[in-house]
Order: sequence, then structure tokens, then C-alpha cells
Amino acid sequence: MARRALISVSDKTGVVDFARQLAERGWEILSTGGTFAALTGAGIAARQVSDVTGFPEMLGGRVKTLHPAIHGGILARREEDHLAELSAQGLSTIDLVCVNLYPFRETVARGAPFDEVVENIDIGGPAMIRSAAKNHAGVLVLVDPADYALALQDEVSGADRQRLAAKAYRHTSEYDAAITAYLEGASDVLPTALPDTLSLKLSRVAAVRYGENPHQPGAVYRLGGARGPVIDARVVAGKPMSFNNYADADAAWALCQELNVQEAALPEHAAVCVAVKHANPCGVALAGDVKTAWERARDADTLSVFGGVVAVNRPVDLAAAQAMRGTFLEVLIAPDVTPDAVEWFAAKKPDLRVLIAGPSQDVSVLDVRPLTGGFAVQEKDARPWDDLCPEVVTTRQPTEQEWLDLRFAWATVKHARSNAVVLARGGVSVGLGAGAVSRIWAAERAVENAGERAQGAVLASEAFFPFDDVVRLAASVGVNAILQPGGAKRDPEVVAACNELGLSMVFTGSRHFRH
Ligand code: 93A
Repeated sequence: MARRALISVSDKTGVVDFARQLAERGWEILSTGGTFAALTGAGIAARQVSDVTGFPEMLGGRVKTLHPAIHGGILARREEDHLAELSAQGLSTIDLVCVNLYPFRETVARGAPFDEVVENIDIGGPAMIRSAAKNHAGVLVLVDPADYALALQDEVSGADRQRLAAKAYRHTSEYDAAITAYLEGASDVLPTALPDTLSLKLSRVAAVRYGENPHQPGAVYRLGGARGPVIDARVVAGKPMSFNNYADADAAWALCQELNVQEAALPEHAAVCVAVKHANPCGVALAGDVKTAWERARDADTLSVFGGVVAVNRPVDLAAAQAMRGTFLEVLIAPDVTPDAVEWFAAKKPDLRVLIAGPSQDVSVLDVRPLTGGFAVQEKDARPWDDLCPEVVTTRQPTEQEWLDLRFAWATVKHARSNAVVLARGGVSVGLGAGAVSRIWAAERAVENAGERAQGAVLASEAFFPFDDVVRLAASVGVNAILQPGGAKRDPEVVAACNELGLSMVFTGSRHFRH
């Protein structure tokens, strides 16, 4: 029997082409009203969902796909009992769900009245996405035109199916977060455009002895009803938090979480340790356990970690705690710390602030930079590795290990101040140059920091290369592969230098300035 795809999209970008290719490969296509019109208008054979459910679209479109013929077809496990149950009801499986949602944020952004905004809360779309993502072993779920090509392959691997499912849940959870924020009256829900006025409600959550320096008064505030890993952390040992501790712990946790999400699939990358100094990462490492991750992060730059702030993604046990003996640290933040480790810290490192991270809840999507007399406001730079389409632009291809290191280096460099260059090898940041006013200086710092460890390392730069100087420096110390956004005027020269020197270069097409 033909495989069946359900296509129901508000944003119809690329969908006609995609559906045509599915049809050519023998898929049967089901679709909702507007999508059906677009597909059949382009000469593609499709069936209306209402044809399958036996119900017309109702209530002005509020009920189109909310029917057992649809959700049964998506949710049935591809096993005998479920399939028999389906066929007893005269139903068939749906093997691909391609949905994007009513443009809720865009409707808010153009200042539409309340009723119209509410009408743009999609119910059936998220339900199908969530059903398909739950049953991703048997169903491909597509929420982004960028993934259409993947779905056209003959075989889609289990790992890719799971990645698509995770992306789907991210999509619906961000959608729900935008609805929640809108209904709560927050004005910061708009990813496509920012509003004319922003009303921020700040309430003080902590007093600190002083600000960045002793002559500056300071305090910590909560934004609206949001909760955060650091402002809501439980301090289980050590001195009270300072202003700089808050800032650095937040920076360390952010990178640690990004790596936690990105690297979770590999057991040897299960533990992440990030050491931060003055808001910049100074040692970042992956390992199979927290103790080893800490040791690697510390050894990445034994000088800078002194007085640093450390975040880890797994509970800290006594062995990991004891491995921190001998290094002066300001803050340690972790999802949990075992009681014997807390006791050990309290006895042996009484100044170290030991934090159990709080939840990230209802957090703003906005990033605010103070200006004299106001603020510059932007959406947060939240683009994950999985949203990139990295392109190898050299003759040499990165090895499998180099790809792992490039991905790791990219997350790390994203969390460093521009200009930033990171050298990484074997899941460790062996050299970091951050906050430099020229790119070559950042690269020189990273190379110097790495020393002999640059041999066989990869290099990531958060923005493009204006010249080929970084490539030549990298090659001279034995770097094998470079990752950067690309897009500079002299890209051809930069790529030619890589080819001449036998390096791989990958363009991400996306930069991560962090000034
Ligand atoms: O109003 S809904 O929440 N009720 C539904 O049952 C339903 N099913 C699909 N919206 C629903 N959809 C959404 O319709 C999809 O998420 C998609 O955004 C849109 C596509 O409609 P059309 O094909 O008519 O343009």
C-alpha cells in the first residue's frame, strides 16, 4: 500500500515542490483546505482530509484534522495489534506529517486585535506534530522546509527521526510559550519584529554587597514571573553570591546547557564542564563523567581557571568535588550535588559558592544591552547547531572526529565575546582567544594558549575571515579543519589558502557576534 503523507501548512514555502517529489515517489498525499488548493492548483494529486475523516472542516476551520482517522493513523505503533485495531475501524497509517502552524507571532507582531490573535492559535497543527513526534519511530515529522530534502531520502535513520522529533517539540513548545506570554500581557513574544513599547516588570530577588566594583551599588532583579537557573539556584555551601558571580555563573550555565542538549547522544560526551572567567569561557570539556570533564576543562587553561566559575551538567559527587581541590574557584553550579560532596566543599572549600541550578521558566526571548538613556533590544541568539546547514568548501573533508570537534568548538565560540577564536581537540577547548579587537589577535591568543595541543585540532571563528591570515596561522601550528560563517569578500582567497595548505574549511552560513 502506498505510504501516506499528511501536509497541512500555513507557510507554504517549498511545499509544492516537496509534495510533487513525494507524489513522484508514490506517496499518497492528504491535505487540509488551503494546502489542498495550493497542491491541486499546481497539478499535484492530493486528497482532502475531510474525505478521510468523513467530516467537513468545521467551525470556520477550528476543527479540521482533530479526528481518530487522522490521529489513529499517526499514533498507531507499526505493530500487529495496533495495525489490526486500525484496520478494524477501516483506517490506515499516516507515515509523514508535514505541518507548520498558524502565524500566531506574526499576527501579534502586526498589531492585530485580540480576537484575531486568538483565532490564530493553532490547535490541530500542534496536535498532529506532537502525535507524529511521539511516534517518530514510524512517522516522519517535518516542521521546517529545510528538512524536506531529508524526508525524500529512501531511508531516514533513527537518529535523524529522533532529531526531527526533538525539533518538532521545540517548535510546539516555543509556539506555546509565545501564546502564554501574550495572554499574560508580556510584550516580548515577537520573534519577527519588536514592538513600539516594551513594559518590563522587574522585582528585586537578591541584594549583593556591591556591583562590578566595590564603589558601585548593585542588586539582582527578576524579569516578570520568570525563573532562572542562577537567580533561582539553591546556594548549598559557600559565601553569598556577588554581582560578578551572578553574571559569570549565568554565562557558564548557558554554554553548559547548550552543550548538554547538543551532545547528549554520545555517552563519551555525557558530562560537560564549562569554566568561565569574566563572562568568557576559559576551559570547556566533554567526557564520560563529571570528574574527568572537570579535569579536562581545568587543564585546558590552568592559569585562567584560577578564580573561575564552573558549570557542569550532571550531579557533582564526592570524587568530582575532591578533584577540585587545589584550584581556587568562585562558584560551582550543577543540577545537583551529593550530600557528601556538599559536606566536603563546606569543610575544605568554605568560600566556594556551591549552587544547585534552578529551573529556566517563562524566560524572555529578548536580549537587552544598556545604552545611555535606553536599551538596544534584540532576540536572543538561540540558533542551535541542528538548525545550520554546514557546507564543506574545500577539497579536504573533515574527519568524523573533526566534525565532532567543530560542532563543539562552534557552541563554545558562540558563548565567547567577539572577536573570538576557539581551538578544540577531542572534546576539549585547547585554546581560546576572546574579546579581541582584531580576529588575528584572537587567533594568535588561541594558538598560543593551545601550544603543542594545536596539532590536529580544529578552529572555530564566530564571524567570517576578512583575510587568509588566520588560515595560514592555523596551518602553521597543525590545525586540520576550520569552521566559520563564510560570506566575506575574500572568501575565495581564504578557501584557496585552505586548499593550498591541505585544511578543511566548513561554512556555517550563520555568525555569532557577541559584543
Ligand atoms: O484551527 S485548527 O487548530 N484546527 C485543526 O483541526 C487544524 N488542522 C490543521 N488548525 C488546524 N490546522 C492548521 O491549518 C495547520 O497547522 C496549518 O497551519 C493550517 C493549514 O491550513 P490550510 O491547509 O487550510 O491552509
